[in-house]
Amino acid sequence: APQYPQYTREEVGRHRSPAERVWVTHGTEVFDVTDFVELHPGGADKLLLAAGGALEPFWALYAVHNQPHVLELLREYKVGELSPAEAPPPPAATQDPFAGDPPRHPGLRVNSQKPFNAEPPAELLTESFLTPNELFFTRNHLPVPAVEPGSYRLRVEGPGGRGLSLSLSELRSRFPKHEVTATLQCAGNRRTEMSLVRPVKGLAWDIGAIGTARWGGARLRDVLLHAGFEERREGEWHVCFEGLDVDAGGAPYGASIPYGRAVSPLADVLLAYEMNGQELPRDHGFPLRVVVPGVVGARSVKWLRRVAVSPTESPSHWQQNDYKGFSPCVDWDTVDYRTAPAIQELPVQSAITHPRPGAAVPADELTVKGYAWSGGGREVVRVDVSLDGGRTWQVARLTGERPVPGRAWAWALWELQVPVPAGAAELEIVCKAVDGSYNVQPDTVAPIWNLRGVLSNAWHRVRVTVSR
Ligand code: HEM
Ligand code: MTE
Ligand code: MO
Repeated sequence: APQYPQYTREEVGRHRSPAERVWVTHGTEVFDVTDFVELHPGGADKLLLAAGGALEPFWALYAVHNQPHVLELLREYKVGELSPAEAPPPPAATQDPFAGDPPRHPGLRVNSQKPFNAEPPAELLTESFLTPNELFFTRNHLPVPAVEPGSYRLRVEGPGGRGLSLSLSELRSRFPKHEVTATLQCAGNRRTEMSLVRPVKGLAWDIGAIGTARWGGARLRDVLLHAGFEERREGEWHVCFEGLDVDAGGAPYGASIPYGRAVSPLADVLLAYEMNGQELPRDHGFPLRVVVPGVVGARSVKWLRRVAVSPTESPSHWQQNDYKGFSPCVDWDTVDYRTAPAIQELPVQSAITHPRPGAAVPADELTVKGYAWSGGGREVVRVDVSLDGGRTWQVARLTGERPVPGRAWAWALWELQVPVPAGAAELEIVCKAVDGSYNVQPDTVAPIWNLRGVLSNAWHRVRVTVSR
């Protein structure tokens, strides 16, 4: 057998682009796949997501690679072995409150490491209707709590009900398992576009703070009725949620939703213990989270410890003093959080996932792809696409399952194949969606700008060049 040179993971990590050569590892072997990048049947952009590191975390998500001919093909590009003296990772500092956070997928684009906030690259976001758990965006405000499932209890309380303490096995056995395919979107999705108009405060999310999963669990309605709460209540009532993640002062992450949504059989609010057929991952709320379909992600409280019926909204900072929208005229000197309602149902949204900004597209024909979604169960009825900045439009083809109108909790993916206008050197690709109430997206960002950078849903614009 030939003798191969040995490399450390760090040395492999220096080869991340065609200019510095593209290296990857598989097992203990090192490959220089620079010459294969343009030949990759899944596209050069996707292969490059693994450049400089291990293929396994990516191949685990795309089973087409589980075939002998793929490994055979890879073998041609072998250039070395990982050195057996590869230093083990340093032990985590014990003082670090984030030391117990779970391992994450290397393909995620990290916006903040502690607390962990990350989104999938746009190239992978619409590869499948259901977002793989490993690539689903994560929005944590605090360290991920370590929960021992055997001793876990959910408390349910409030006036008019009998207090309950439920174990996981009781939640699984006493209530029918209900499954819902629902999209979660963070209020800050597409915030970077808002920051271009004027700086805002918040994490710099691109277009990936959104994802779709099949959630499985007990209906919140069933648990509330079991606890003795009635189907209808006079006056104003809310259902408040608390997480097991607490801040330095001992206050938990919390949020609330109106009582009517919580008990409605049509609103499909879940206490979920499954995500895409798997146990809920730690980053997404293990062992139990709320999923409120059609509503801003912030209300879908993870690591749920308490459900309380209350005449007032959650006292949590995240219900009272965050996740609210304001006029563009309001700044940090004048903002009064009491004057705006907490965001619940989100407005209509869409974005282009392919091609990416700055890409060079072929001169003959172009495929444009993306997602579209609206809050409150309003189905996406149409997506319009323009190649000339919004002067002329074509209608994209919606793919995926047809939703039940009024209960369309999941996004629509869409696609359009178009000839590239002759002679064009540059294109400004635009998309906009229309929902079942004929709500449309605003054409520009400035009139919806707000200091917190939430509810960013203007027409999505992507500029590309045409290769000649
Ligand atoms: C498809 C090889 C890296 C995503 C394929 C196929 C091959 C291949 C041979 C076609 C399989 C078939 O249908 O027979 C490779 C090699 C890689 C690599 C050698 C690294 C050196 C990646 C990475 C990703 C990826 C890192 C994702 C981030 C895909 C996808 C397809 C595919 C989505 C399916 C394309 C389609 O169905 O149209 N790859 N791959 N690949 N690959 Fe890769
Ligand atoms: N629940 C708890 N306990 N702690 C949190 O930090 N973040 C919220 C919500 N639930 C959060 C939480 C926000 S702002 C969003 S957008 C969603 O969880 C994100 O869910 P995900 O991380 O599973 O994508
Ligand atoms: Mo969020």
